[in-house]
Amino acid sequence: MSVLFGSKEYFKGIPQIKYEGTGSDNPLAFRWYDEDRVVAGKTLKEHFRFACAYWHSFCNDGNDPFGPGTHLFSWNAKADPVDRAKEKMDAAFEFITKMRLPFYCFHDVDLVDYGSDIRENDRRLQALVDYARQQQAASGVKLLWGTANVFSNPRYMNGAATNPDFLVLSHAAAQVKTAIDATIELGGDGYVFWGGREGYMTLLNTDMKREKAHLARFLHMAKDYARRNGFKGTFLIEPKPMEPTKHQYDYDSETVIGFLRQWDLLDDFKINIEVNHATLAGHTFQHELQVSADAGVLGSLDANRGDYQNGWDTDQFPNNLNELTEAMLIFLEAGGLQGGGINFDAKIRRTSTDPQDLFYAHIGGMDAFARALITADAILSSSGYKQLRKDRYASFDTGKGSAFEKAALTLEELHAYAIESGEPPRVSGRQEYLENMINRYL
Ligand code: XUL
Ligand code: CO
Repeated sequence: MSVLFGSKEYFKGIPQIKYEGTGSDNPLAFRWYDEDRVVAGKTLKEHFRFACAYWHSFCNDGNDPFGPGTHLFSWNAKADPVDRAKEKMDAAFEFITKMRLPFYCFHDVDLVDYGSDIRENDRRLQALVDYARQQQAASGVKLLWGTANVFSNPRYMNGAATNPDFLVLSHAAAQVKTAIDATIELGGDGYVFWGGREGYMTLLNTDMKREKAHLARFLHMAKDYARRNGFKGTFLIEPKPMEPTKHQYDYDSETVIGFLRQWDLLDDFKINIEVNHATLAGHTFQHELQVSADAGVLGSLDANRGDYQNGWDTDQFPNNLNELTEAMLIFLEAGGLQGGGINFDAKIRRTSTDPQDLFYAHIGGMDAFARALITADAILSSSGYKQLRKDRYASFDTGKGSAFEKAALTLEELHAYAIESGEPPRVSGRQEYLENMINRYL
């Protein structure tokens, strides 16, 4: 991977980040993420396909509901939106390349500011797509997925594809079409739909049945358009239960799978699981991974974490090794992701104002995933973990249990079997033993 910058260097004095191993005390080095290390038959780079989220790293200036931004972006100086966006892209590719991230992800409006004229917006995005194509070719960095932001503009306050006003839905469709074009042109592996405002604030004014049908029709139209225009990648739905809506239709993986099945979209769509969205839905990250893996739709991941003391989407960088190791057990057993990668949908804190902070954040996240995957692989290959879980179900492997699984028993036969066999023995689930095993291998 070569390092390409525009005329300016934005992250001055920060070299390309290298793997130095656990003996290193250099905070600007990887201690676990050795991209060429082979674990379970693939390099770490191939397993993870890490991506940088354009919006958090280059657009979000640290503002919160109580005050304006604290991050000073030296790439935001130019008055013309396209010129300004090109400088931002220079900074982005400098960062992504220095960080050794093989992929990036964007919303249309992350690349360049949009106004209210659709034709002008399309022209602006095309200018940035042309520029991104050159940056990608020179750096070797690829597009993991693209998407359209159809939730920030005030016109989407009542939803985009589920808006009660058909004209608003059409505006969303216009944006999605251009974002799909951009994704195809830049060779994106995926196209994401996160339905930020596809839900309701109150059922008093909402025809939920009609809105969900509109969402399905919209997704079919977008999919058919993309396929007609040569998109071979994966469409991804990113579940989230709420925020900004009170209730979001794509609540969690199980709900999305039901929706995709109902509307005949399972052949083209998979799931993009975000950690903090899982916890907002009252689930663990592991739960969401397992549900998607079991249904064959484990597409891609948005890596981050929430905060145990509050209930919103804080999008912090991942650092919880126990949680990640449990997640990597599921990830490895599922054979990894289907076409996706691991996108850091995470932001540095409002108070993290040094240029290095963005590097520390990504280094920490990549190292945490690497350490978790290495640990999970050791557990899978040299502990009794898999056998222990298998043994719990041994009573279904033979005899009457096996006949039950094969649908060869009636309810009367189970009644007779229970009487003849007597009270079942107590069998420990050994939860504490298993939890200790993770710590033993870490
Ligand atoms: C919002 C969120 C989005 C999606 C893409 O919570 O996660 O950034 O990942 O629209
Ligand atoms: Co996300």
